[in-house]
Amino acid sequence: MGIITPTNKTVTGHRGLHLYHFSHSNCSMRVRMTLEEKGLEWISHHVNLHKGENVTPEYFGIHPKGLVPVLVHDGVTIIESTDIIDHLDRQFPDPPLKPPDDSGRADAVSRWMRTAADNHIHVKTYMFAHRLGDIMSKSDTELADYRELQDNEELLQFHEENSSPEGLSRERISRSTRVLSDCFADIDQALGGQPWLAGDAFTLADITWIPLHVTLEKAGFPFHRYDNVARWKDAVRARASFERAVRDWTGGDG
Ligand SMILES: N[C@@H](CCC(=O)N[C@@H](CS)C(=O)NCC(=O)O)C(=O)O
Repeated sequence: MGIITPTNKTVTGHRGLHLYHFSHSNCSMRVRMTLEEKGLEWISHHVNLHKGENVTPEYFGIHPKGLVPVLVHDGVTIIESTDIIDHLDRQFPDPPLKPPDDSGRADAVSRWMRTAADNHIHVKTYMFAHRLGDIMSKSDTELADYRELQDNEELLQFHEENSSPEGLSRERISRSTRVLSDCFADIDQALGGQPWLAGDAFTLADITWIPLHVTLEKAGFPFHRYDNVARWKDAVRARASFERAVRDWTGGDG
């Protein structure tokens, strides 16, 4: 899962763990946190999305949609942050960040990871509507370059809409806000009876969701009504992995 064959063959020569990532990207934070939880050495390839460093033929040769993160592990290229962290947990099982497959609790972790992946577009919409819209807006020339490289209709349409004089539509923004409110209501409920998202142990489920909280909070998402989420957030933020994977990279400006 998530393994691709890149057309940019320079990456196939990478040995060890190489991460193509952006300091402030929530999907990148997930991977950095997993690497830090496991105490793994990794090589950073920083791709500044705010400067459009992902919109080049070279980078599209590494990620066919021009997104971060990408992990290259001993020449094998993996995309999709939830697949990447799953891969890391299987390859480097100490400490485990997912219960064993036959425990029944693994399903809960996978479910939370899938929900986060499925709702990424809503996080992106909220972020662009409240914080990133102008920074990520593309000029006509930049849009023309992007069209040359991007085959994915959904991403193309998203960036075209964001770069239009009207920006993202009100309907899109309200829908995404509603979906995210429902997601965090579910999370708050799950955290009512247990310290971590999938039970008594800190897992990939927490690692998948905390970056979404970090970035949405910076964009002013109304989290005040979720008391259990507030407690959980403080507990995750107290971990050394959060310090190194999120705060050190964002200067506290998640
Ligand atoms: N489903 C992908 C989503 C990746 C994604 O959308 N990454 C964002 C940053 S969090 C990105 O690269 N955005 C750049 C763009 O939209 O051009 C994953 O989980 O890795």
